[in-house]
Amino acid sequence: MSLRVDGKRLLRDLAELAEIGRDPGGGLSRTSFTPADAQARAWYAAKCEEAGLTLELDALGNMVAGLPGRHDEPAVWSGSHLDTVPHGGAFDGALGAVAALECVRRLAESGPQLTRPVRAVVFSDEEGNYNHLLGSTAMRRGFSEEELAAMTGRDGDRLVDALDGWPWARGSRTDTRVDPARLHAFAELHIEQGPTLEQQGIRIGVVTSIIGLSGGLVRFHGRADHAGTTPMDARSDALLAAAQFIGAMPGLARASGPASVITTGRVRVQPGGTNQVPELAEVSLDFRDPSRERVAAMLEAIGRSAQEAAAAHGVRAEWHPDEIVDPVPLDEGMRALIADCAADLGLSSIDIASGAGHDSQNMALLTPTAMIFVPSRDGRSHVPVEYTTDEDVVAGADVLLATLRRLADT
Ligand code: HGY
Ligand code: MN
Ligand code: MN
Repeated sequence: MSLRVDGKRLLRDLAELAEIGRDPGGGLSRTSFTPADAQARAWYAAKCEEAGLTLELDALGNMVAGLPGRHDEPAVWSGSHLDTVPHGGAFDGALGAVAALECVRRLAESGPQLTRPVRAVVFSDEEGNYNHLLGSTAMRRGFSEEELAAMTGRDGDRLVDALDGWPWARGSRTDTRVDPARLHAFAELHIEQGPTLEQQGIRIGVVTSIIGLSGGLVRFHGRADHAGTTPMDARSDALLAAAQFIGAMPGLARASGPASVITTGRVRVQPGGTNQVPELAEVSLDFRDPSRERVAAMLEAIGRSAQEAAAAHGVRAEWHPDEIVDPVPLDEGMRALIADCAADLGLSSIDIASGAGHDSQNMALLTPTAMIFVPSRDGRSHVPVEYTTDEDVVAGADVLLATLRRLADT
């Protein structure tokens, strides 16, 4: 019988973690670099210590756990993220981060020593409060001081200020790149965050590719004025320009292509009084397509649309796009291995593309990378009702364990 995870321990860990950052509405708000995120990292570090694992940190809070004494490389890595979206769910990221830890523990317990070490990873700010896939991008290409200084969160707060007080960071912020020579392969377990597996009654998704994406902020600058004494035709109302811009986004996505999506998830208005004409309206953008060319074309079209809306309302617009995160195909050999491991475990599997972004997108540019999906109830995610059954959690972790074991021993 193939090695299995300690399912009870894995489920207990996930349940414990799901209590960290729980908000009054029942969701999870473990947004990056907040006290709740720090608490989750402390919890994770304690689990590593309990298991006798060493923990490597970088200056952006990425964590890499491994067996002491196993410094030989290249190593097999697996992991995901502990941060969540605001009022999110208990499985997105958490499943892959905790399952990777469980796999490292089980391999250590079960002996014999494998050819290559296996390490468990937690990436910072995957949800992009400061920058899409911040932690794994830092591992892939690193950031300059200027880039880091320009990054702001949903409340306009600066990343560098959040990092200043952050306990789970070591080293230089501009020295976070991981040498590809350290890596043999990377595998990530994640919930599907869509309906396909559940609808088709399939247990395991073997991810073929991950969507291309980018984001950013459009800032409309108008003029604050008195709401009662300023005639309508004498206003420079930043929020009206933003409203016109936001209304144009669905048409822009349709013009881009059938698989293009654009989301304006957050608007920040200043000064924010109900009796003041808004002088600033900051609109967040998230836009995606399987084709990098279409993502790039949307980036340009968003800038044009912002200028049109600004001109129509006599205000000024600035477009601050994030860099484009490339769509990536995942490693064919590892995909076949995952399907094989699933079959060995008696689990059905299908190929499936990911419409969600993942740290694997960055890792795929460093080393052969693959992802394993498990079903999401009703296909829902980024919401408090996000759910995956205990059986599917354990089944996904068993497939991950078998995959990592094969990768570390070939
Ligand atoms: O937004 C995403 O696709 C991922 O959950 N960060
Ligand atoms: Mn995720
Ligand atoms: Mn997510």
